[in-house]
Formats: sequence, C-alpha cells, structure tokens
Amino acid sequence: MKILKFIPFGMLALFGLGIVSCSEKTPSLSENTIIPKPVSVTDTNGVFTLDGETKLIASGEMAEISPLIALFQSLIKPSTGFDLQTAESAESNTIIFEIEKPSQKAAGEYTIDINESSIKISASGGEGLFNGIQTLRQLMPASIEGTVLAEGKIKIAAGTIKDKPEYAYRGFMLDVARHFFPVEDVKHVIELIAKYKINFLHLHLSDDQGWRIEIKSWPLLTEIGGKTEVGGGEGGFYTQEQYKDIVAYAQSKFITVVPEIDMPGHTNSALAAYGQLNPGIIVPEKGAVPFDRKELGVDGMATPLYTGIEVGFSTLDTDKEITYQFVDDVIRELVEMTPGPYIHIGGDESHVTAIEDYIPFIERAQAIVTKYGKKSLGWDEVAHAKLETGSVAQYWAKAENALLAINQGNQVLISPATKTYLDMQYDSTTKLGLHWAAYIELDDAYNWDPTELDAAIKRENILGVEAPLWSETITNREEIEFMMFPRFAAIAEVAWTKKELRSWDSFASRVKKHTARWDAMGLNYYKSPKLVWEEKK
Ligand code: TNX
Repeated sequence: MKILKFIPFGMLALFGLGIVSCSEKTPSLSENTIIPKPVSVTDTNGVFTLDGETKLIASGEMAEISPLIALFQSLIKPSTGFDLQTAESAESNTIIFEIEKPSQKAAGEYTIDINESSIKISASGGEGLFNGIQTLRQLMPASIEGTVLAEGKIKIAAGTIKDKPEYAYRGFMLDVARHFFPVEDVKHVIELIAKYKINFLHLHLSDDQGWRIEIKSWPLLTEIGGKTEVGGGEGGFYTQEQYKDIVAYAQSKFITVVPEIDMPGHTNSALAAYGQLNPGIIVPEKGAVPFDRKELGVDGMATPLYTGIEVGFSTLDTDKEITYQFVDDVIRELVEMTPGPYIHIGGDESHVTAIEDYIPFIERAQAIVTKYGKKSLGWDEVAHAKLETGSVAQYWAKAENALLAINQGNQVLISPATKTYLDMQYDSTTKLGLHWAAYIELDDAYNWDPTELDAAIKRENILGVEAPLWSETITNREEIEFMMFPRFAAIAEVAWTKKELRSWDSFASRVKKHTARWDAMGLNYYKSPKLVWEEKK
C-alpha cells in the first residue's frame, strides 16, 4: 500500500517560493533567442549586471568607436532611464567596445565576452562592433526595444559569443516606385533591418508608375514622372538632399544604399516625362506599338502616366543617342550621391525590347556605371549580355540566367521570388500582396538555402541574399511591417548563418519568443500559424 504523506501548507508555500526564484534565474547565455543565430555561444559561470553605474569604455580608434558608444547610450536610455557614462578605465561594471588593430577578424565579425565584471565586444572595425551591439541588445529584456520605462537592472549571463556573417551581402529591397514612401518610413525600415545585421538597402527608385529620385539635368522625371503611383495617389519623390540624408542615415547603421534605376523596361514614368526617349505608343495591355516618327511628325511621344500594375509594356528607345545621354546623366548624378559600390540598372521584364536591342543597351548601361567607378547590379536577365568583371546578376526568376552570369565568371545575388519575395502572400487569406510566384509562409521563407537552388550555383558564386518588398499592394508603414515580419527575420538568418548551423525548430522557437521584442516596438507583424503550432507542441 502506498502511504501518502501529509505535507504541511507552509512547506508547499516554500516549494512555491522555490519555483518563483528559479524562474527568475537569469537564463544561461546558450538559452538566448538571438536572430540571426550566431556561430557559437559558450556558457561560463556568473552574471553581468548592467545598471546606471555601468561605464562604457572605448579601446582602439576613438573616431570609429565614439559614434557606436553614443548609439549604445541612446539604445539603453529610453526603457531604463540609465544615462550611461563613458570612462577611460574602471575596475568593474564596464562594457568595453574594442576595435582590434591588427585584427584577424573579417568585416562584420565580432566576439562578445561576458563575465561578472565586464562585457567586451571586439571587432576589426565599426561594422563588427555595430553587429555585436545588435546581438547584445537581444540579450537584454524585450522592453529595451520600447520606450516604456522598465524598472530594475539588466542581467546578462556570462559566456562568449563568436560570430561572423556567412554572406558579405545581406540585403533588403524596398520598392518606392509603385507606392512612394516618405523619408521617415525609409528610416524606420533602416532601423528595423539594421537589428538583423542587414548591410545593404536596395531602393527601387523608378518604375512604370513613378520616378522617385530628383535628377537635376532631367527635371521633368520627378516633376511629371513622380506625380502619381499605383491606384492614382499623389506619389512623390526624394530630392537629392533627402536621398543623401537616407544614405547617411543608413551608413550610420553600417548599411550601404544600392539605388536602382530600372531600364530599359519599367520606364513608363520616364517616357511620360520625356517623349523623346519613347520608341512607340504605349498601350499597357499590348506594350509599345512602334510608330514612325517621320510619319507622325513627332520626335517621340510622351506616354500617359500609368497607375495600374501590369509589367513589361514600356521600353526606352535603344536606338537613339539621346537615350544614352539620359542614362549617362542619371547614373552620373546617382553616383555623385552614392558612396556604395553598386548601381542597380534593373534590366528585368523588358518584354517589348527585342533581345537584339536589349543586349547592347545593357552593355552600354553597364559601361556607363563602370566609367563612373561603380559596379553594376541587374536582375538576372542582364546575364544575356556580356557582363563586366565585378558586375552582379540578381537571381529572382531563372536559375538558367544565374548560370549565364556564373559562366561568365560573375557572382549572383540570391533573391528567388518563391522564397524571398516579401510581397508574396503568406497564404490565400492574406489581404495584402500578390501570389504569382508562391504563397510564402514563415517556414517556406526559412527552409531553403542559397546553395541548394541549383546544383551549378555553388557557394563561391554567391555574393549574398536579398529580400525584395515590391509595393503594388503596399501603401504604408504598417503594411510594410506586416509583409516583412516575421519572414524578414527568416531571410536575415538565411543570409547570416551558415546552413549547417540552421534549423527550423530552433528558429521557430527563437522567433516565437522574439515576438515579445516586436510587441515592445509596436511592430505590426503577421501572427504566423506556424508559430502557434510550435507553441502547442
Ligand atoms: C516581378 S521581380 C517584378 C516586379 C514586380 C514583382 C511583383 C522583378 C525583377 N520584377 O516588377 O513588382 O514581380 O511581385
């Protein structure tokens, strides 16, 4: 017979207390929910306590470290009230920001060492230090992401994190042409992507529906071509000053802007501004119907502005010298305000440009980019042309095009529409978005790898990964957030973390806990059933 023992109430209460204090224990470092997942995390004993007295110490090149310390201070202040001060040195309670010289670390690589008395982030330069700070912020409570004052000190378990990116190019693309987004929204997007160690922001600055960047030598591009957007709204454009402001803001977060002018197709907004660039009469359903200029007695004909979402009906006149003057002027002005290495020349879906016109056009556009000292990026179709050394083809639709680039000795940027297109609907009930390529649930966005798309696309052929957000159906910040998150976190991990270190189960459990951060930010993310299912398990 089993004898049940009487347990006095007081003891039960004691057990209860035990449970409470257990659950308050600082989770070990290896229990982190960091996204993207770092290369290695090792636990040691102890806990570091960050409080108002914690001192911030720079070790190395001050000019590079100071802005990062300022960034850290502004990250900590809103939700803690801590006005963290810098110091030359201190015995304990320090966070050390170290730039090693010399350093074995690659760009973007960092180490974080945490013990009871200090945290040290080391890197070979500002980019690595910045990445380390993004990781450190994810070791702090979710409240750090918000502005609500949370009482108490911050406890971080001791240990070491070693981390470096798998791919050098980790990108996000925002289509500001189909719908225009003001500077504040672009900056908001920059803040979001920086948290996930994205280092390139590709801005799709022109398309049939709108021209969004001021070009001083061709003022009508924005005056006329910037006037509207999909659905007939008022559109808009960035002045050169505003664009430079975006570029500088991105730079402060170690993000390089890649401006895109899509050519020779996707150019109706330019053709509406300057008829002399137009080789035909544009009928959206039919494309450019060629006209005889002499017969019509016109030197080109401006097209009407377009506010629908068809693609592939417009083209620049590839035969006329004025077209190359236009391309040269636009690229020259863009280069003057773009410190990054790439200019994107588009090149996709030029369905009404004959291939024998398309190829020489792309080659000339590329040569102009090279002449101004930059490398060109183009959608995968550009690989039909002869690519210059260093040009990159962006794989969005066809592996065979990616292979054309690889066989010429060029690298590819990986953006398969079926995995990375953040404008694709999550499922058939998603109100925003399109689904011509696929429905992309969170696990679809995660469970793939750039090296597994095609046997002939090898690791060394891949420059990186980019997630584009096309904006035919996206009109504001909340909608951008909804289509981005949580899938964007999945793609960021695909880009940062080696295939061997990734698993859906790990990602799903981290991202579920991570949503507390998004709640603190007030982010409008999609509540993926894949995560609820994960929780029920
Ligand atoms: C295809 S991707 C396009 C874009 C559209 C997008 C919509 C690419 C290079 N071209 O023009 O916006 O699909 O998903």
